[in-house]
Amino acid sequence: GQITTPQVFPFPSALLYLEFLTFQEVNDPAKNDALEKVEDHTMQGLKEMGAFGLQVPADLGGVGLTNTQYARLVEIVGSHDLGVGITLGAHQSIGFKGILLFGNQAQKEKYLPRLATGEDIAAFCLTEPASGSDAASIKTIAVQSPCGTYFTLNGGKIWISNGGLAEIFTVFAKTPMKDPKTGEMKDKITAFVVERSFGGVTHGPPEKKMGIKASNTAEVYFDNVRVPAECVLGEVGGGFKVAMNILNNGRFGMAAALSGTMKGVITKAVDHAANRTQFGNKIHSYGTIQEKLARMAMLHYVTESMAYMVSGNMDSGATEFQIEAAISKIFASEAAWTVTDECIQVMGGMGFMKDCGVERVMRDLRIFRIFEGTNDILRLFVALNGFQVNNTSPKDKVKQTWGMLYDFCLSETTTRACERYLKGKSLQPRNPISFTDEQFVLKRVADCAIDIYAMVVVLSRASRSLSQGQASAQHEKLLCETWCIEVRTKQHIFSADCSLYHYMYSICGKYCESLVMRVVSPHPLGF
Ligand code: MYA
Repeated sequence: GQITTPQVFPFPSALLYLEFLTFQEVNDPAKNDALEKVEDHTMQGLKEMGAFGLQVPADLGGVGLTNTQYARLVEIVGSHDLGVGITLGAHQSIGFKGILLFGNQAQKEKYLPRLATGEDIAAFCLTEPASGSDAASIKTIAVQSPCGTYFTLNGGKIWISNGGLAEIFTVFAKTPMKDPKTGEMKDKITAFVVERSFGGVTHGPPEKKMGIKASNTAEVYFDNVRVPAECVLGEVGGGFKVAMNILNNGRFGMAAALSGTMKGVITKAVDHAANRTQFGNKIHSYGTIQEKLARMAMLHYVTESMAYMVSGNMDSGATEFQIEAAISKIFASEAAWTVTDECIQVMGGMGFMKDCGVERVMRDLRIFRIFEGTNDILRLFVALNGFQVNNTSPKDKVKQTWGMLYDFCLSETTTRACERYLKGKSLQPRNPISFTDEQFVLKRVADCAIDIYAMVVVLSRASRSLSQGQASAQHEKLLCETWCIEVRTKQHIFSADCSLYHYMYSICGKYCESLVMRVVSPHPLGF
């Protein structure tokens, strides 16, 4: 609820214009989707242009891009083909990000050059059959040899993007170790770099999926894999934090990719609305279409602003960006879904036809609300993380926030929303709360935080355009104002605090219990 204004004003301006020619000239997303793989010549073209090592330092064979530059390229990928985006993203956004962030010099020198050129593909292995959102509950185990020189790795991972293509895996496993405080043996998670060439690493067939079909997803099994001790990433027992930081670090990439996706489908919807005549007029002159297109543009503007605000903050050295990164992933994946659904609605029957290409985008998009942390879990994370740093009393925070926001001439709506968010924080029932407690309240507190961040990023961006006198400034001001009005109508904290909503929530709980017990209402026809 407290905005660190230098982090968000002025809006970062290091946007550079780059084009990924391969996408227009070489890649065919519909064909990739039908073949359920990225065509070989596209993969080759991407490797040659350095697309597999965008953030690897130049001296290790990569392109050495900043997060903002990376976001710009990822945006272009997202506007063309999300299946290709996941192949590239699973490789560098999470697959080898651990080596970049936590690897020692020897690990970086050994692995990054071949990963940067795409000679070796990487994958991130966390999820298991019984461990999805609850990442700490993994069962894959790595036992250190008595001599300490290697670990024996056993277990299985599921839904691994690039699992069938990868040579290098970042694997998370439990390692039994002595608790230095109690002397008792305890399982703690450790991160490892595992090479397929170690032996004992196999994978299942490519999964049949609803979307992002061009990307490879497979089970990966580790059977008595002998992993040298030099392959530990970070510290033995420190793997959970490694996993969380890799995920935190990659999430803004989704917002960037999905900004591109939204831009593409909005263009299709606008083209259609500008050319389609019904009842004697172009359909863009009708209110229902205008409202849809305006809302689509607003959602796109917010997502784009979030992606580049987070990447800009990361580039300027921020280390505590996990809440913003999670918000950007939640917002982008939901906004892109709405925008694409509305694009199909604007296009009517034409939008539903395969040839128009939007149904593929819709299928591709569905997973973005699920993977890299489901939006439900990330909402709880946003709320709980907000509580954790709450060391000022809510009353003082409201005072500070009001004063600060007025100083920076933010809208009254944003200030009120911050106030409501802080009030939400004071609803915190007890300390500490876990992911399984009070989810009804936490979800609404998170929604409030998401709205605040969304308002702040667009206020920052529109303010920059106005102060620079850009041609688009008035248009951006309108988008920003409409967005803030829209947010004002939401009642997240009211519903978190209101007894009627709590009553409704308790009914949901009871109803769900009946469903689980298979108690159902009889059919209206009496059977
Ligand atoms: S990969 C699989 C993704 N899986 C997940 O995201 C798992 C989600 N679950 C979790 O994140 C955790 O289990 C949660 C914590 C958060 C639920 N940053 O007791 P705790 C610290 C820093 O709360 P738990 C995929 O989908 C915390 O402060 N620290 O933990 C591939 C505490 O520290 P301390 C964090 O209740 C998709 C400790 O950890 C964080 O067990 C393919 C324990 O915390 C955090 N976030 O559960 C994508 N969280 O002990 C492809 C917790 O010191 C990429 N902690 O107090 C596509 C890219 C786009 C395209 C690109 C094109 C080029």
